[in-house]
Amino acid sequence: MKAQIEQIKNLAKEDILKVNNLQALDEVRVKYLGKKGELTLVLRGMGAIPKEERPIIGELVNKVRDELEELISKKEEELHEIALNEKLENEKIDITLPSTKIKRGSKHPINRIIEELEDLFVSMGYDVVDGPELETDEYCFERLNLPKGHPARDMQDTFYITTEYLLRTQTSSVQARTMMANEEKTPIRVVCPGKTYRRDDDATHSHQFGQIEGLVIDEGISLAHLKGTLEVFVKHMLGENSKLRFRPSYFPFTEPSYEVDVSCFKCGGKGCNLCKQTGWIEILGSGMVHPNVLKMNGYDPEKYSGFAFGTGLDRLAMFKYGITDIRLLYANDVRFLNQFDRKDD
Ligand code: 2U9
Repeated sequence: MKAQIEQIKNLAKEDILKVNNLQALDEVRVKYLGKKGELTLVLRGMGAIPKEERPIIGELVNKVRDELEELISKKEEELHEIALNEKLENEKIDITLPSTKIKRGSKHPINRIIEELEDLFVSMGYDVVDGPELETDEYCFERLNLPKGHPARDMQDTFYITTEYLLRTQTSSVQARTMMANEEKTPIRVVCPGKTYRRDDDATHSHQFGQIEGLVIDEGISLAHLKGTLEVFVKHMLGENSKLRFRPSYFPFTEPSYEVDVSCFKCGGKGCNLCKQTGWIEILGSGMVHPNVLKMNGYDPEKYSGFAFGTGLDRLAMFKYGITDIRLLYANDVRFLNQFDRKDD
């Protein structure tokens, strides 16, 4: 029996040394030490040996079992170490490699203009208000002193969806909504940037374009407030040395109305191709809010007065960034757009 136990021990040691993975090691453990293992079966044969030898054999079997279990757990540690080193080798990252450049989007020039203007007017106490692009005739025209049949409604200029619904031609509808929503009829100071739509399409007009309009209504608002505000606007956007020129004009929703020109920022007013040799560039429309518009939207023209202005964001962006074709703003060409990368953000 002792020789048998010795042989089992030697065979088991050979098997343990040979395994190269945890699965095979477990099979060796079961083969020799499991319930039906070769060493365990020796104990089953104890009945066949003389009584006085049984304690000796039992002790020998336990000693061999402990030895094999010790060998198996050492081998297990070795295999775990090897597996870990392989994992570390396979998964290691060379942190000295240059990182892959993550392409980021860039802020669209029109959005840059909007943010710059929003910051400016919010700093002057204005609110920024948005409104629906699919508008009603009521808010886009009627409440702006443009009754049905008024020539300025000019059907071929407007995208009508139905006789009542259209794509807004200007963000003025948002100001009219703001006036109507203000039930206490308290003072208003808002700017309304957003997309507007007109049936135009050439190098300087796009069927979709960006606009920002402003509206101030309070007691005692005068032309001086309008001129002062627009001076801040133009100098902030096109340079502190800019000069403004107010030319009498006509809009149905303002009276008096003025087109505002800025001294040409390219030639300083001497005359060039940009300002068509005039030294001036038209930049804004403005005026004092027409009394009819105040009245139609719930404000008493005897008590309140106001001014309003509007400009195309595309033109501002083209002037500011030297863009020659308005269609570049809507072509979504990444080669154009990523020139406005967030370097300065
Ligand atoms: C209300 C009352 C008055 C908004 C105004 C202009 C002058 C103007 C154009 C400039 C270029 C639109 O993008 S553009 O084609 N706008 O010239 N807009 S005054 O006047 C308002 C608006 C709302 C209730």
